[in-house]
Order: sequence, then C-alpha cells, then structure tokens
Amino acid sequence: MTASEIKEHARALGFDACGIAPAAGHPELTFFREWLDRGYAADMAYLQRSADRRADVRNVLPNARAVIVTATVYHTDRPYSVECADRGRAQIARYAWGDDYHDVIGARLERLLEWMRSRSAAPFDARAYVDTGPVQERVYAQHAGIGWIGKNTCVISPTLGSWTFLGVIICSLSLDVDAPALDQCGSCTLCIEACPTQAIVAPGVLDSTRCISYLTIEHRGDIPAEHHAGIGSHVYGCDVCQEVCPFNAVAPRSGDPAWQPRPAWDAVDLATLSERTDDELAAALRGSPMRRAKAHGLRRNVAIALSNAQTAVETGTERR
Ligand code: B12
Ligand code: SF4
Repeated sequence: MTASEIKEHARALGFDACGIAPAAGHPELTFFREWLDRGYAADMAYLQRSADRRADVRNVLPNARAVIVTATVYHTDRPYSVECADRGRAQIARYAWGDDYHDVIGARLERLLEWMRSRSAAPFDARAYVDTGPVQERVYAQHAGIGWIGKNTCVISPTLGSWTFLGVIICSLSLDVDAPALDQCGSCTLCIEACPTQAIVAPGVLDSTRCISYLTIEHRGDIPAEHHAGIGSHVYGCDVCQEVCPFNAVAPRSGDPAWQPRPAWDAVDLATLSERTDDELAAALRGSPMRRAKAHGLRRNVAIALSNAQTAVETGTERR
C-alpha cells in the first residue's frame, strides 16, 4: 500500500484533501506550552491536562512514523456574517450548521483505516482523531502540505481555503511524506484588524479569553461584560477572521448533505431563537456540533446578542 493509494482512497471516501507528515521533527509544537503559560487557553483545562501528550505524537503512539492528515470542506452557499447588516439575525459559525463533524469525519477516518488494514501486508498500529485526541492537528496539516497556518491561526489551503475540518490518522507505517505548505499570508493583516474582540494578539497567536468562539462555545458561566459588545449577534462561534481572508473569497462549496444548514439554524432571527421551547432546541441540537454549548449556553448567548441588537436600534447603529 503506497502513500498515493491512501490519498486516492481518502478522496473516494469524501475527503477533499489528504497529505502525509512525518511523525517527528516539528519545531512549531513547542509553541503550545508558551501559549498555555500566557493564559491563552482560558478555562480549557483539557488542553493543560494533555500538554505532555500534545508535545509529540509518539507520546500517543510510541512507534508512530507518519501522520495522515485529511481536510474536508464544509463551506456552503450562504452569505458571510460580515455581509449581514441586520443585527437581529443570529450569527452561527458555519462549521456548526450541519451534522456533527466528530461523528461524520470520525466514521470516514475509521473507514479509511479499515481499508488500510485490509491492504497492508503486515499489521500496524494506528489512532484516528478528529478534534478528539491530544494532537496539534494544524501543525501536522501544515507539514502534510494541506495548507499553511495563517495569521488567523487557521490552516489555509491555497485551493480549498480554510473552511475545512481536519482529521488525522497517526500510524506506525513507513510512508512517503509530503513537503510542508508554504506561508502565503505575506503582508496581509485583514484578519487581525477585523477580529471584533482583538483576539489575534500577534500573527498566529490567538488569545482564547477574548475569542468569540471560545466565549460562546467553551466558556461556562457568565461571559465577562467587557466582551458583550464585541459579541454582536454571534450566538455560537465566530467566523469573522476567516470571512475576511482573501483565500476564502472564492472558496469551493460542499454539496455534502452532512454540512448543509439545518432549517433550525438557517437564516434565523434572534427573536425566533429566543422563543424556541426547550424541546424544540433539544431536537435541533441532536446530532449537531452545537450540543457542546447546550441549550442554556445558547440561551445565554442569544440574550447578549438581543441586548446588543436593542442597543444598536437605540443608538441608530444597526448597520456595521
Ligand atoms: C482549542 C481549539 C480551539 C480554541 C483555540 C483556537 C486556537 N486558535 O488556538 C477555540 C475555542 C478558540 C477554537 C476556535 C475555533 N476553532 Co478550534 N480547535 C481547537 C483544538 C481542539 C486545539 C487547538 C490548539 O491546540 N490551539 C492552541 C494553539 C497554540 O495550537 P495550534 O492551533 O495547534 O497552533 C499551532 C501553530 O499555530 C503553531 N505555529 C505554527 N507556526 C507558527 C508561527 C508563529 C509565529 C506562532 C506564534 C505559532 C505557530 O503553534 C501551535 C502549536 O504549538 C483544535 C483541534 C486539535 N486537536 O488540534 C481545533 C481546531 C483548530 N478548530 C477548528 C475550528 C474549525 C475552529 C473555529 C473556526 C470554529 C468557529 N467558527 O468558531 C474557530 C477558529 C478560531 C481561530 N481563529 O482559531 C479546526 C480548524 C480547521 C482549520 N482549517 O484550521 C480544528 C483543527 C478542529 C478540526 N479537527 O477541524 N478552537
Ligand atoms: S486574512 Fe490575510 S493575514 Fe489573515 S489568514 Fe488570511 S491571508 Fe493570512
């Protein structure tokens, strides 16, 4: 079984890109500790707990030799939040509109792994993860040639843009590896300037304590008042730093039914969302990545966005 055969099969399974990185020798991994020490992980304790394992995939799979990385486009045919002037419209990050990527991509990775086992002359060890394991997926994606890590910290493919889910298979197989992707951000700083809460504190460095994605998805309890205005009408996650990126201006869209917007979240108003009963919300959250914030987290965010919309009406600043 060759590296090209694996990539070809990955495409047949619905992955839009597949590359292979060596398991070792990635100096970027050391930045993770520094990022934690600066407090940029906020309350994501699981990142602190798994820091040792994240330093090297061989702490996860001792005989690891290669990391197969997949990218799957989730972009669909809907306008960007920065194009919407209506403060009463709920903004939900596009990765969350469809089915839960952990389930969909996880099942596809398992199918790829099963196929690899059926084709391999000798048994091998492997672990497959999509956002679920102690692995710095973006670093391996860059070294697998999928795309570079942009100033907004996302992996940007020159052909696919950054609206992609990453997945990894760490394995003990010796496979031909790809050349790393080259940084193409150049002198552009659009994402840094556009972030509503100034969360990109330096190129490639994101302070989660300020990031709307962290605040609306991961943060438990009240959101500090200083960030309420910046949250605007974002009720779950945020895409602003990717929407303004020139490499997403003509990004390809996915026809995969898994990523198409569920009617419950498609162009929905804040008022409509706030009126949904617990049963209606629970039904819409089933099998959705938005389960992570739970119904009460979503209600907390909607209340902040509604208050922001009201302020915009009172101050005559509806248009951003
Ligand atoms: C924690 C986490 C978050 C946190 C922190 C995000 C962050 N930028 O660090 C929060 C909750 C804020 C978040 C938000 C989002 N996330 Co998230 N998140 C993760 C997770 C679980 C770990 C990331 C992490 O460890 N961050 C800490 C930083 C320090 O590590 P890192 O991202 O690996 O960065 C490395 C490089 O930047 C490297 N580096 C390389 N070169 C350089 C150069 C310089 C100068 C510097 C300083 C550093 C540097 O250093 C780091 C490694 O040590 C990954 C899945 C995974 N297991 O990897 C998904 C992941 C990164 N998230 C993802 C997504 C989709 C999102 C959102 C778009 C969701 C949304 N719309 O709301 C936003 C994007 C916000 C953003 N600009 O990052 C995708 C990204 C796909 C892609 N194409 O890049 C991932 C890979 C999940 C997946 N499997 O698809 N996320
Ligand atoms: S907006 Fe500009 S600086 Fe930011 S990630 Fe895209 S190309 Fe890089």
